[in-house]
Amino acid sequence: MIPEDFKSSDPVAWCPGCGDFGILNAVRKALAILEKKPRDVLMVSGIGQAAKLPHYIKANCFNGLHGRGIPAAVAAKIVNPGLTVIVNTGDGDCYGEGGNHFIHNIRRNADITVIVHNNQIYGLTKGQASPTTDSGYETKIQAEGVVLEALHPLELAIAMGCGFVARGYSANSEQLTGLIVEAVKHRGFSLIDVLQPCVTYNKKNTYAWYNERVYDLVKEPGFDPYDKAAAYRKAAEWGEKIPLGIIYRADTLSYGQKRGLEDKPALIEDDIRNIDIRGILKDFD
Ligand SMILES: Cc1ncc(C[n+]2csc(CCOP(=O)(O)OP(=O)(O)O)c2C)c(N)n1
Ligand code: SF4
Repeated sequence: MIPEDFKSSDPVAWCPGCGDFGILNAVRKALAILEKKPRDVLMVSGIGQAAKLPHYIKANCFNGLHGRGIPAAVAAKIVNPGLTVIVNTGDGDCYGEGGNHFIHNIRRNADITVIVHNNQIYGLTKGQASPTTDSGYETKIQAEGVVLEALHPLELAIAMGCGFVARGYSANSEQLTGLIVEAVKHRGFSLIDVLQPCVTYNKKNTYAWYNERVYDLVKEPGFDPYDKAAAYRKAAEWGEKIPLGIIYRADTLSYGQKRGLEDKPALIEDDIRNIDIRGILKDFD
């Protein structure tokens, strides 16, 4: 397989220079490296600029309601465990509108990968603050600057015991591709928060701003992602230095393993033609 095997015919509707292009290329490259076939893959999303990504991948696609990509992905994975299920979501879609699903599905730990395009802004609706917008940043709506403290998704995920927590950067394609490959291989809920410049509405967290700050955790002597306290300290680092890479790993049992689903035939194999639903329908008489 090559990345082009995962190219759909939909025209891409992002602004020139948007960080989403880097994520799209990395997803295609990772799927090729993983030797997946389009029929093996389900790309899931909600609403937003990030949520358009599945349209541009040749694979199965489910595009649902705002903030509801994760529960749809979990359901699909449980019913059809042979699928590789990847959610593409924005910082608003995932941590704001879908925040409750994010938290409780880390607990559920179904074997899905969640890639958050974190541009620290609502892109599709033209630049309002999202949960990850830096405090003090001025937008047309938050004209006096954002008053709330920003949400820290990686700290939250580690605190919730998510077994794979990483940060990528859309401009570092090679590293991001590797992170996606590792996240898909992880059995359980895997999270990659990706720094994704929005060149149109976020004038603070630009390529230049990130370039000055990011560094690769692999080059950090002695850092062990299995050390929860060390991982938590790295996840909290934001400002002059921003770490990239796998921040936290833990051996956890996935939802399928905990429920013994892996030893049973997949629900998708059930022949629903033999199910008599007349009794159920009677309840609605
Ligand atoms: C229930 C609901 N509330 C609000 C909206 C309006 N809306 C559409 S996209 C969006 C924010 C998207 O921001 P984000 O998830 O960060 O993605 P981006 O567009 O920046 O990639 C909002 C508020 C909606 N479509 N549905
Ligand atoms: S508005 Fe921002 S996030 Fe949306 S396509 Fe343009 S640059 Fe990308």
